[in-house]
Amino acid sequence: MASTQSYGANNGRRATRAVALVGPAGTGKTSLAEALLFASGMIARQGSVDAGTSVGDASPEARARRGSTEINLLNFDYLGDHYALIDLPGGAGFAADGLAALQSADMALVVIDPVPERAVLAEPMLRRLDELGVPHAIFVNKIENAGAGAIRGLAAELQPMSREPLALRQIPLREGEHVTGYVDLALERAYRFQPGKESLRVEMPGEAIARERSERTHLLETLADFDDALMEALLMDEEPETALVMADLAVDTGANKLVPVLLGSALTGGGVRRLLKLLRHEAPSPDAASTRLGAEGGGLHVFKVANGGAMGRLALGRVLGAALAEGDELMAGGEAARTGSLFFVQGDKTAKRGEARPGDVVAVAKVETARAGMLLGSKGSAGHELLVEYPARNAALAITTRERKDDVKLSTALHRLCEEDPALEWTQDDASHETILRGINDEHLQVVIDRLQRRYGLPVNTRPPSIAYRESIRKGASMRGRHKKQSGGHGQYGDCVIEIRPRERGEGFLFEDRITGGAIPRQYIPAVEIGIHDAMLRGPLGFPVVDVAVTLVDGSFHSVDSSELAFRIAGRMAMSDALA
Ligand SMILES: Nc1nc2c(ncn2[C@@H]2O[C@H](COP(=O)(O)OP(=O)(O)OP(=O)(O)O)[C@@H](O)[C@H]2O)c(=O)[nH]1
Ligand SMILES: [Mg+2]
Repeated sequence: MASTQSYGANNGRRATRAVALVGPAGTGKTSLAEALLFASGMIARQGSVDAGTSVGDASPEARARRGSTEINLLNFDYLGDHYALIDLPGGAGFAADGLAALQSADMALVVIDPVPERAVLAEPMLRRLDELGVPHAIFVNKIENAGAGAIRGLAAELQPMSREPLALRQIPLREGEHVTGYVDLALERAYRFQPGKESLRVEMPGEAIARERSERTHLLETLADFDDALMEALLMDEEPETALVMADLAVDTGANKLVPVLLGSALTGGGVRRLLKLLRHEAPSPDAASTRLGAEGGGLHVFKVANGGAMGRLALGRVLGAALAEGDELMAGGEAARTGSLFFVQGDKTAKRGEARPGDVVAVAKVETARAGMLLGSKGSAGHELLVEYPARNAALAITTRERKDDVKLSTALHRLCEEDPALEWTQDDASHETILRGINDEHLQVVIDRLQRRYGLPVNTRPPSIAYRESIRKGASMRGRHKKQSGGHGQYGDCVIEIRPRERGEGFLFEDRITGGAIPRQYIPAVEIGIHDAMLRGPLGFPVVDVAVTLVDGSFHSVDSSELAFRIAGRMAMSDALA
């Protein structure tokens, strides 16, 4: 490893905190990881994803796409403590890679874009963190470009997506078009960003005072819900002690009772040192994760198997409950295995270590039984399996080797790739002699093809599978389809509202008419059904749709312009949109 820092050394230090960087694609997670490494002194120069110089995204697939195609593991020290970063890919095709890792993080940073339309894409992740019970904070990145009032609206917009109250911790300070600093609402201090350095304390600008007071009051009221002493102080109109406010923030965030919202810029480093302090004070010890996963007795939470590096097959995971040393016994499903070498991982580099402390994120060689999602027991614990919910595979590709002699190599390579990527599946179709890859989306499968070529030297030909795929739905939906045309002479008007829901496999299609009061005249209803069938010939994935129930619930018509054709088109529109 490039750095001379000896992270992970023992000697009375706090346990390592593992922090997951999550959020929608392209919000700046990998850039923020880089900024954290730089601000902590782990690296001497801040690299960039765009220039291909970041510590993370070091794989050729990620470099080529200027975005993460798998998780990045990174380590740094800050004020004597050790931190492990797990940077998750945000792209839909790659997001499955980090889902298991999320479970054992002490804290997650949800990195979002300040533009509200893009910020709301964080909803699925906010919900998942709530389900998992992982404490988290929101980091509003790219703040230098945030429009006026952006942050004010943001918290309100995101609140319905979070079970816990959001607590805005900073408000932006602007000069002209740009955000150039922030006010810390707990400390009531204003700071100006200084690129690459600690922010400079400045006088609170007069125009910020009123807003600061009102946002601070809001923050204190949120905290008072969990602290009677603070509530009392507020009711008596007393200014609470800063130490009390800071202590409440740390405890409540660590216990996942509230979600702090911070702001900054990975690119310029603005707010990044403030974020480091938040991690130091508010990320809880790994004991909480150990309890959550049932690893108090000692274990390794394996979140990924990696076959791509120079070290061969490695189990990536978090050490919980007890220290782990090379040669220790790990239990999986009643079977014992001995750990091989232990490594710390920094991007695409590994550094060997004899022992890992509880809380450390490590790569372990030789544990052949390890799979993503397993908690391997150490020190006599039995270990168990943890459930990870992966997204559906919506893309398929038929592949053939360019040279016949590569066929055996291909199945070995695919076995390895599927082992490290739970979202990937492959099957051999005997009838068509095709090898079928199934993955999340086309982009995902393209990365798999790239890996086959680069890692295993296997160029393959690809084409759409000839297998007769069918598609269906997993959730119900309600949709209106309205076809309206008014271009001289006779117009066209058809309007229907349908509800769709999934049926059991093999139950086929069901159409029910629940129109009352003549919202759609009788003679047009068969046309709506024909339109629905039209849409089912080719679903959103391009395959015929099966096993769906459709109920026609409402609609409207026009005494002159309505026709069978117009209702058929309306039916098709409603069904296409509902399926999507
Ligand atoms: N202006 C600005 N751009 C940023 C900032 N942080 C990141 N970017 C840019 O945003 C783009 C995406 O950055 P990444 O760090 O790759 O984002 P990511 O969240 O890791 O993306 P995925 O891994 O694909 O989910 C790059 O072009 C970065 O240069 C920031 O603070 N300000
Ligand atoms: Mg990334």
